Amino acid sequence: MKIAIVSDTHFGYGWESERSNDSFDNAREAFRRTVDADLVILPGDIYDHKVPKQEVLGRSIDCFNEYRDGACNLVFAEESDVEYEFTGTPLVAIHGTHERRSRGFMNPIELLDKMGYLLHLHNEKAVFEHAETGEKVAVHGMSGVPERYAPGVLEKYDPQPVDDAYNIFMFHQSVEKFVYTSKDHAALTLEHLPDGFDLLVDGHIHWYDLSNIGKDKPLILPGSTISTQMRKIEAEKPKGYVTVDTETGDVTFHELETPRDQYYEEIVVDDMSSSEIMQVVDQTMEKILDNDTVKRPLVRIVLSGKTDATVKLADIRKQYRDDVVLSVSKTFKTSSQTASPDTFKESTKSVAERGKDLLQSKVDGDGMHVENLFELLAEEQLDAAVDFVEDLELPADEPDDATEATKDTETVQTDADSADTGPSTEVDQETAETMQTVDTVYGTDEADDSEESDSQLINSGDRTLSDFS
Ligand SMILES: [Mn+2]
Repeated sequence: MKIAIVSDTHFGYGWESERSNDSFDNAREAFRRTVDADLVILPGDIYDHKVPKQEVLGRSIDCFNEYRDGACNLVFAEESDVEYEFTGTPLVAIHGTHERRSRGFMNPIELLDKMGYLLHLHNEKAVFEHAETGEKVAVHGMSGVPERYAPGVLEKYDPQPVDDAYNIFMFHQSVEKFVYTSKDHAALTLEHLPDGFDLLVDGHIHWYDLSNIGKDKPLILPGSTISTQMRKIEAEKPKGYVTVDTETGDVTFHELETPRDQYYEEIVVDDMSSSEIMQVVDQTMEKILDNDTVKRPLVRIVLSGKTDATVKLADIRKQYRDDVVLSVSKTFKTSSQTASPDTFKESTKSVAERGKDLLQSKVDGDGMHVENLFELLAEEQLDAAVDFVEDLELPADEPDDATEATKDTETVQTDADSADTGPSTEVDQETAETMQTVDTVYGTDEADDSEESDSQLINSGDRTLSDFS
């Protein structure tokens, strides 16, 4: 069987900016080229936002319609947890960190499932049989959960390979060794990943990688179809999709032709004067512009080193704004400078994230509850928010003297901090009660922050402000 993997299409990324077509253009090429696959799997972050604009939804549907030209050669095997009626090429998806919502809210992948476009999995498996050859494929899917709960949710799910089938475990989390930055906490380690699968597929990480993790653990990071960060690694690794031949076990990466070219140039400015710096910037840009491209390339220029020269980044941006999509920043130190005015612009936190931080700082509560409350308030569901607060029960071991408990703010905060390295007692209780409780909770994992858009590249305000409208 031929299985295609298309991940992190981020439909709607850069909406209402110069890049508003990019996510659709890139994904459309991937969809067109995989329409003949027996099965297509989509490991999360199909959308850039958990509540996409209707224009974004509509344009994504145009892309998904490419698959309606395909044929469905699969039937569900009796071991399957779920069944679904596919029109065209069968698509199986999980939701990612960008789509995850609180309990009681529908995410866009669930919506597509209801509309008949794809099968959404969360902690369940779809087992297929080829109608002619009888070959079996089992796709086990765990949708994205807040990083710190991932080991607990996976342990509770405990996916087991199906006999006589090609078994794929699909998830969307940071895994130790494959994280964005040193500040990202990957709660999952390679040891957590289940044994006995033919293939482990992890969305979330935006560059392709194939690793053989010990015995029986081939891990594929299919990468994204669009660049959402101006990192060096995104400039170095091409965007694409992956195909798997289940008979031979061959895994092939296919590069897309549609994505913009991307460049990451670090210029060391040690002891240079302002004009010398500008000269090197000009030379660097000339070299890039020598390559004739249809779409303006993505360029990030980082000025580093030590100099007392003054460089106006705004001038550089202005000079090249008609030629490239430019992100320019300086990390170099001058003797008088204290803080770069770029610091704020370069912050990776969205408006919504900052709002949540603010709410968290004003209420002395569990981070998870604050997340839930924030989403209810952001959706203007005030009655539900009041109900939610009223339903909050004090933990059993809460001291009777509530005044004493609230005075002890420092202790409470320390506990909350330590929850980063493992689930809190309260979460453990909820995990035990029902997995649904934990896995639909919307969390503050830093991986979310790390995927926030570069403010230099798009009108980033739009995508997060829609939460409040
Ligand atoms: Mn992503």
